[in-house]
Amino acid sequence: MALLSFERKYRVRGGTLIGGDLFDFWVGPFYVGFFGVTTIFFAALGVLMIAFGASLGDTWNPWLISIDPPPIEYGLSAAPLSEGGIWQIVTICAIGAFVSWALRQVEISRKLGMGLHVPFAFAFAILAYITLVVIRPVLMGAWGHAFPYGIWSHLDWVNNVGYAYGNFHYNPAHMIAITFFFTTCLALALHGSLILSSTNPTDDGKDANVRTPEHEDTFFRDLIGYSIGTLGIHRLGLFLALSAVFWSAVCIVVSGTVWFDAWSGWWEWYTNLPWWADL
Ligand code: UQ1
Repeated sequence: MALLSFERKYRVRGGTLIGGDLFDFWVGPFYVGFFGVTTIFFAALGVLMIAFGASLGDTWNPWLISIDPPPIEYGLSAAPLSEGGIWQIVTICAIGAFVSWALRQVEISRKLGMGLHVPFAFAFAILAYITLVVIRPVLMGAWGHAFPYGIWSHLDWVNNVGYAYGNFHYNPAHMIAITFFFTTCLALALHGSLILSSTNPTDDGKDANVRTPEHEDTFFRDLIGYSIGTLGIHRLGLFLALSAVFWSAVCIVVSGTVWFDAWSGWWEWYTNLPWWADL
């Protein structure tokens, strides 16, 4: 179906979660919806607050602007604007905008009669952010444990938090997360190259046909004796990517809440196994 006739058929009212028909329309190519309005509201307010915070700071260098969370001494209370209160408002706006965006994805999926896989996947990214700026700081008792909103300053934060636990590469959940990130890259490289290789046939001429899924299956059966299949590779890819995000959230939320020392020490259970503990 051509794009224009498809849009005439599917760009129709319905599927909204809230507000009925009120915001059920498009602006140019963009679906608006109730959550489009709330996304714009939170995003605009958040950006304005970042600009306000920058105006109170001592630089307009975009690399160095930093909106910092309150000092640890404020605990979990609301801080004055200039001492972390702006960071708190920006955080509320960010969560509001991200959740609105996810719910807009849900409404668009419902309109099209599609599964909710995209908002489900995006929810993992939101969960990772909320783990860093809400769940872990609340568990540790102070907003000051969250990361600052700045290009340079958030890198310093990652660096310092990493070294606060010795060498973060010994964190077992970090190891699992990295393994999933790398395997995600492997899967996408295999998949992208396989798709391009079968859509670019080597028999030239204007009637040259693209290769079929059977060709793709056969390539991997010839190579390693197994093909996961054309749908399966996408299930695998989604699982790998979401697992990477999930274990990243685990590796940071356990640091400072259930484990407080150098992560290398966690591995002592291994050297203490009874069959070689006394060697
Ligand atoms: C695969 O088996 C497959 O099915 C035909 C794909 O779909 C097009 C792929 O993209 C890839 C990469 C594979 C191979 C993957 C594994 C895990 C055997």
